[in-house]
Amino acid sequence: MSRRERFSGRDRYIHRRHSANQSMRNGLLVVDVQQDFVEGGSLGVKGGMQVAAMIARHVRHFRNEYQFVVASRDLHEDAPEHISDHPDFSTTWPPHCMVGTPGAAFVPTIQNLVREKYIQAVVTKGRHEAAYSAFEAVDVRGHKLLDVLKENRIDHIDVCGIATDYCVRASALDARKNQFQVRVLVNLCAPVNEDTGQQALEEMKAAGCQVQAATAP
Ligand code: VGL
Ligand code: ZN
Repeated sequence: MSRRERFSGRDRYIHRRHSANQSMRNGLLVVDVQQDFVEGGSLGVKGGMQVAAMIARHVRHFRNEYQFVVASRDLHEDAPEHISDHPDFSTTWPPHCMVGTPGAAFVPTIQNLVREKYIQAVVTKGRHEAAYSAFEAVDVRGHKLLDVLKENRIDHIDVCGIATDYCVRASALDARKNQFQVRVLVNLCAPVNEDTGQQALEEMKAAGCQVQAATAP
C-alpha cells in the first residue's frame, strides 16, 4: 500500500501536519495582539494577555515549523462607522488602536518577536474604515496580505490572536476563501463574548477550518 493510499483524505492531511512534509509551506498569522485588546486596554478581552504570552511561546517553540510568520494590527485614525462614544460592542466600538497611542502597540511579548525577527512581516488595516480581516491589511510596502503570503509561497496557515469572534473569524474565513488550508489554534485565541466566540468557531469549522489546540509545552 502506498503512502498516499494509507493516508487518504483527512487522515493524510492530519498525518502531514505531524510530519515534516517538505512540500508544505506553513505560515502563522497572529491577529491583532495589541495593548487595547488585552486587559487594561480600551477594548480589553478577558484572557488576552495570557493568549499573548502563549502565542510568543508557541512561535519560539515551533520556529522551525513555520516558513513565514506575520502579525496583523488594527490601526485607526478616523473610522466613523466603527468607532463610537456609545458603542454597541458588536458593530461599533469604543476608540481603540488609535494612531500614535500606546493602545495601538503590540503587547510587549509580541513586539519582542518582531524585534527578534521571529515575526517577519507586519500588516496594518483599518486606518479609515472598519477592517476585521487581516486580508484587508497591507505591509510596509503597501502589499496586501494575500500577495505577501503568495510571495512566500505559503499554502497552509495557522491563525491565532484576538478577537476570536471578530478579527480572527474574518481572517480565517478569508483565508479559506483564498484557498488556504487553515488551522485555528483555539487556545491561542480570546473572544470578546464567550457565546459569539463559540459561534465563530462553528462557522470557521463549517468553512473548512481545522479548529485545534496548540501544543507547545
Ligand atoms: C477588533 C473590534 C474592533 C478585532 C477590531 O481585532 O477583533 N474587534 N476592531
Ligand atoms: Zn477596530
